Amino acid sequence: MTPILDAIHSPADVKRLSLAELNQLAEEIRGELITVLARTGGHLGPNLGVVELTIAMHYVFDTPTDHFLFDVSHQAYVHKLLTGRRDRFSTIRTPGGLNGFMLRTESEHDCYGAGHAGTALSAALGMAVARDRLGGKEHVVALAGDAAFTCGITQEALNNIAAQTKRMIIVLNDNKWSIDKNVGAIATYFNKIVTSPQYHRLYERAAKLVEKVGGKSAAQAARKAEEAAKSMLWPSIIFEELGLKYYGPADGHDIPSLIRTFQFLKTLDRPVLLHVITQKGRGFEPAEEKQKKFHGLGPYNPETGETKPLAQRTYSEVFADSLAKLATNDKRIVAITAAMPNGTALDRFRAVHPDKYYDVGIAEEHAVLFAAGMATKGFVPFCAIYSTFLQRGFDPIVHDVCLQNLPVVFCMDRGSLSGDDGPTHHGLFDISFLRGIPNIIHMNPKDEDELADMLYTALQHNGPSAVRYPRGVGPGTAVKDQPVAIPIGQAELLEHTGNDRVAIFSLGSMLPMAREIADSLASEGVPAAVINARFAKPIDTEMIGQFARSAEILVTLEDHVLAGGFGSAVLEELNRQGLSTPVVRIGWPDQFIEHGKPEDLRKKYGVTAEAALTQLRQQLGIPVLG
Ligand SMILES: Cc1ncc(C[n+]2csc(CCOP(=O)(O)OP(=O)(O)O)c2C)c(N)n1
Repeated sequence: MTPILDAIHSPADVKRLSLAELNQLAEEIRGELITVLARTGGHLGPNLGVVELTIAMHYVFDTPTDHFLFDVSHQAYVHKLLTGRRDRFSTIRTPGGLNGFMLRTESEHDCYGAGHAGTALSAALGMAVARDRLGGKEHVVALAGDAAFTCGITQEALNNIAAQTKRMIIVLNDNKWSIDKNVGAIATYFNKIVTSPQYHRLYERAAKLVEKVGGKSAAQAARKAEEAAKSMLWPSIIFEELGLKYYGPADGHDIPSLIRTFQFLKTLDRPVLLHVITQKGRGFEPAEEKQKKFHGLGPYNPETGETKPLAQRTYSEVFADSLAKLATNDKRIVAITAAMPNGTALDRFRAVHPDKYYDVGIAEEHAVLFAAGMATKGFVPFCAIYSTFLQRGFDPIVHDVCLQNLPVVFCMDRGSLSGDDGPTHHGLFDISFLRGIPNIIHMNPKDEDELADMLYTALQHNGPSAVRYPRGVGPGTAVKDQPVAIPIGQAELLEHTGNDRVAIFSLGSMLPMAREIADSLASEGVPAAVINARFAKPIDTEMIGQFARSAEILVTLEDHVLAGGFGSAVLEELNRQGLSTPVVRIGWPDQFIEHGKPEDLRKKYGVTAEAALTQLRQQLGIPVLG
């Protein structure tokens, strides 16, 4: 039963509620989050932590006139529930349903989309400065988690804010957690403030000043708010030095106190930062106990929080275990993560080699440079960064790693569709952005065992390399005891007849699709070779040339955008060799792909065996069956 939530159709409905009703709304929202996400999966912990905070923000400010930016925006579900999307909330992260992040196209209340960390403060500053130039009065509020303050961009924004605007509100949502425990000096600093006995004395005094909301004139309320907020003032050297007025730390679960504080902050004519303490996973015992697991997860039991264990190791786990094994006998190996020990499975590596493991915070650009520095001293750093997040590291990959030909290995997890997360998280661009850089090699394993071989290959290679593997489980191939090094740039010929009319070059996990195409063609009397291309750079120019001369058509399969991808590399090579053999290229089109089930999206965008066969039949002059 959610009578109060049922009556919320826009933020205006929130403003009509009494304090008791606001508190009840918080409880109803918690229930809704726990029940819906049990089915759809999603970012449960972060959202349970910001229920009161989001309610208070919507009580005081007026979106869409005022602007809320949520960093990463994985914690914007409550905002979605309060801004007219309650009736569709059960569709969140499901095909055709609400996106799991803010989307400008989804609602006028989503003024800024995100999915990557560290963008909120810079974008909010841009909006505030644009408002100032246009003479607007609206408020710009950026909410960012404590881990977002480990991002370089957040710190670049902090350096710039006071010089650019007099009106902007930053809410630092401090729950001590990134996905794993937040790390680094900033996390220690926040913790120091929060655990200080002085803070506790101040907070108790402030709490006494808080009264019931409602029934007072606006002026009275504002005065009370000012008193309450000022009594919570705690001088914070870092933020004050950066020209921001610092308030807090405040209890992020105390709705009346938050309302009064925001009412006061609204009146200020200088940029402010409100430090709010929240509990990730609040109100759902399993999530309060296991913050890491409940940061973001698939479906779970809404009573117990239990999830179904996977029957086999994921690619991430095979990567981490294989690397741990290699590191046992090789002193040069170190592993680096940018705040993703869980997602990349490097927590398994950490358990075996805690002394060879580095979590640098949500700082991919720094991670790459840090790796480059270590590589100059004889180490071989394995940087495990999702394909989508490595986009952040592009310049140091070019300028520091590749230009100096340093042996850094980029282990690009989620090199494929992210599925439910959607366009901010799909890893579909890394071949394009890496292929043009001299010195780097780009490998794509067909299965778990080949992933282990590629890690070993990278270790032997005296220069930069990248290995790309998809989300989730692979075909379940056993990993042999001793990995072998693969000759750089050599493809693997898997099936051929000697008189193949078609040659299918498959990259990485597309191999089952290649076999399906070859089987269909064989049943239609067309012999086809199947090649595991393995390298997107350097490609196997010899094998490509050979088949381009002997076969009628080449096919390239890649779980990547077509523009600048593996198929493009094959076309360039044919051109270089003066060959004009037609190439059917299967991959993702030149557009952003929405969230959804990978199989559905493949069908929709023609990344299927069927789509390849349709083109092949046309070109080979085979009548379409059925
Ligand atoms: C550039 C980038 N790197 C990594 C991630 C993965 N990621 C998503 S949320 C998150 C932790 C965010 O922690 P915090 O900002 O404190 O917010 P909380 O979840 O604790 O509310 C990380 C590392 C990301 N979204 N973007």
